[in-house]
Amino acid sequence: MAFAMFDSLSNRLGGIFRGIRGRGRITEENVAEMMREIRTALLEADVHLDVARQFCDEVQEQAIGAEVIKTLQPDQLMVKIVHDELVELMGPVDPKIPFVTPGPTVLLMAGLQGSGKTTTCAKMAKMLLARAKRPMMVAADLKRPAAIDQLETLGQQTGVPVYAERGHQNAVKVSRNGISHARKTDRDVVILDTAGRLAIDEELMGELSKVASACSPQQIYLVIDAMTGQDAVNTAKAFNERLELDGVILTKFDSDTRGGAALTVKRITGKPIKFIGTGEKLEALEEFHPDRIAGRILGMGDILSLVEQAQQQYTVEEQQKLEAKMAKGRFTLDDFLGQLRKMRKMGSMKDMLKKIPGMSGMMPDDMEMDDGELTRIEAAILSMTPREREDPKIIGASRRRRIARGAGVEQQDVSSLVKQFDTMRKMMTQMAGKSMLQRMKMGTQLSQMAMSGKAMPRFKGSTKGTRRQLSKRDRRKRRKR
Ligand SMILES: Nc1nc2c(ncn2[C@@H]2O[C@H](COP(=O)(O)OP(=O)(O)OP(=O)(O)O)[C@@H](O)[C@H]2O)c(=O)[nH]1
Ligand SMILES: [Mg+2]
Repeated sequence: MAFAMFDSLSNRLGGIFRGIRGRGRITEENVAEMMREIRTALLEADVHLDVARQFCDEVQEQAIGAEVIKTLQPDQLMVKIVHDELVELMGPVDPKIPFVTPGPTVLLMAGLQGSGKTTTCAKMAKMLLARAKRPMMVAADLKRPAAIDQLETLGQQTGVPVYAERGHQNAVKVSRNGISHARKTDRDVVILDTAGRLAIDEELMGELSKVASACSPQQIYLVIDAMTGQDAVNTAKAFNERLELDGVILTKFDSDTRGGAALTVKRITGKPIKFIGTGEKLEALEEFHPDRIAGRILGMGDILSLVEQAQQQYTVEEQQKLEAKMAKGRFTLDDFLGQLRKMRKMGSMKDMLKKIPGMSGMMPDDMEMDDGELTRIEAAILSMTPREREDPKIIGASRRRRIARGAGVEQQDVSSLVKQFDTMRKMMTQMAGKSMLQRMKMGTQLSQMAMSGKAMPRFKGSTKGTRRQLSKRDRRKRRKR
């Protein structure tokens, strides 16, 4: 994504971070100085004053409390803190549309005149078509005679049917009829294009709430125009007080406005941006991902990943040692255990896996590796002797029995751990000598294998019950170990 929108904010922040580069430590003083500069940069980017102030307080608190990791420069750490706070500022957001069965799922677009509602309806319809849905648009803007024509033209362009009624001005009626027409003609999503007004007034709000209560849309989106800056945010606030908004769609993201609306709207209204319009073409609608935008604003992807690595608490040397081991196929179960423990410190397995290039898009949403699973893997590895951890191939039937008993897991769990570890090690050996691009490709393969349940450390352990059955002697032995 290349947008001019955040260019100047991005430059300003870059300058601020460069300013503290090379200073030995983060002190309260230099943080405070930096915060003044960041606040000015945000205000210049048209961020709401209260939001800018609160943002800086939070960053400052984080920075002062932050444990300075040895391998990091202060500017790197600050980039990371500001990044995380930016993500927090704009999120969390779930742009998924909660489709209902039986349909149709109803989406309502509301907003001021010219904000981009009608265009966004067509973009949304097009996006839904690509997701194998059968959308229909309803022309519920009866205030402007040309509005129906505009929607019908867009319908022809996208190949999406449009329901319209001419000769009356009853938006509730046409919306209701549109929905039953959709039901009859087997359309599973209805998008309601409503009328806009130059300013928020009682008539507009009254009409919208009537349509909303008559049609109970699954999602009510407010369409706002990024070019109107803080006015857009005020609009969102007013709409949100009258309608149960589910999210905001920010259009004209491709313009070179300063971006304040994007950074402010969530804090002020409590409702996240779910989609952004990034151009006049009908393909130009994207899901809104705060982390991508934050990364874009900071424009320092490499620093971010560096910091993330450091936060996994591997020093550069450790990292290099591991890489070398992987390359030679000498990565052991002990190393694996070390990684597992660091991963647990970092949060859920799912989040970790998502960071691997090529993985994120392929993870089913309900995939979850629970902590218990990690505990069992850990127990199994801890039950092994150093030699077994070094070279799991020597684990035969009797060793397996002993390990399983010691760990309170099934024997077959031990053998699947060993097998999967072996696959993983081979994969790592292959990865080690490769370029980043090749690694990414392999990451994709790895994830596909994982999806088909073949080769990831998926370790189906037994229940805690087994563990309780350990004999006294075994338990004593484990404690000793
Ligand atoms: N560059 C750019 N232009 C956009 C975007 N979204 C909408 N537009 C343009 O904004 C103008 C207004 O869009 P409409 O969709 O007609 O707005 P509307 O909210 O339906 O307007 P009314 O029906 O009059 O209230 C059109 O010229 C669109 O092409 C966007 O994401 N980027
Ligand atoms: Mg319109």
